[in-house]
Amino acid sequence: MTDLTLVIGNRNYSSWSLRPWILLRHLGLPFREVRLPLDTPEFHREIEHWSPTGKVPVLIDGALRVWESIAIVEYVVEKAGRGWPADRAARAHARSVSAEMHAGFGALREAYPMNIRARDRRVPMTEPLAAAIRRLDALWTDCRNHHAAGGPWLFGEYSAADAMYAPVAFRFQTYGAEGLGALSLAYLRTVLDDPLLRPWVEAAETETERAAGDDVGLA
Ligand SMILES: N[C@@H](CCC(=O)N[C@@H](CS)C(=O)NCC(=O)O)C(=O)O
Repeated sequence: MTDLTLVIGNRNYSSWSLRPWILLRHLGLPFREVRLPLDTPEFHREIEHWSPTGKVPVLIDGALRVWESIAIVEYVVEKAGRGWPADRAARAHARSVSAEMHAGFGALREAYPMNIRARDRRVPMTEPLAAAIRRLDALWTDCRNHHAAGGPWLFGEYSAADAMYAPVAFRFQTYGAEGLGALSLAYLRTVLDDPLLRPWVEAAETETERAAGDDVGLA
């Protein structure tokens, strides 16, 4: 039995839901899932019982509710007693890049909505999108340059930072990975091949809901 419940949106589209979900899997913390398909009457009817913001993800732990993906990430790392790099400087760096994803990369998130099932989509390259991809490439390359010896993840071993960037891998899978250098491309492969992500991807592939606003870049 577990006290933890993670309320998520559609697996195909809800990138914010994916972040704490994959971290919980990597930390080995058991949890129950409640899935509320976005933009449906069911979502709007149910979400107010779970979330004070009307958004997913939300984590329920007994009487406690934790919302905002970055706060959930911090909470589950505390609960598991691991999930950030052990070294203080690396930990500060991992927190910085995680906060940067939570607060930033708007141009990338807007132009490349997560759509796990979709392949070979193309959207126009704009300067804000190109700048976001350059920043992402520099960030991933820097992490991998410094932590290659410790393992294949951003900070060597899997950390919360990898969870925060997991949805970006699906965005590049869908819209193309133009602009990424060799280290970033290798990291992208690591994320996409993560066996703990498979159940999420398989479930996303069987979902039938379509969010027209997120279904962009059709040929
Ligand atoms: N800043 C929030 C973003 C959460 C968010 O925007 N979630 C979307 C789904 S990915 C949502 O719940 N949308 C429903 C709505 O706005 O009605 C977080 O980090 O958790």
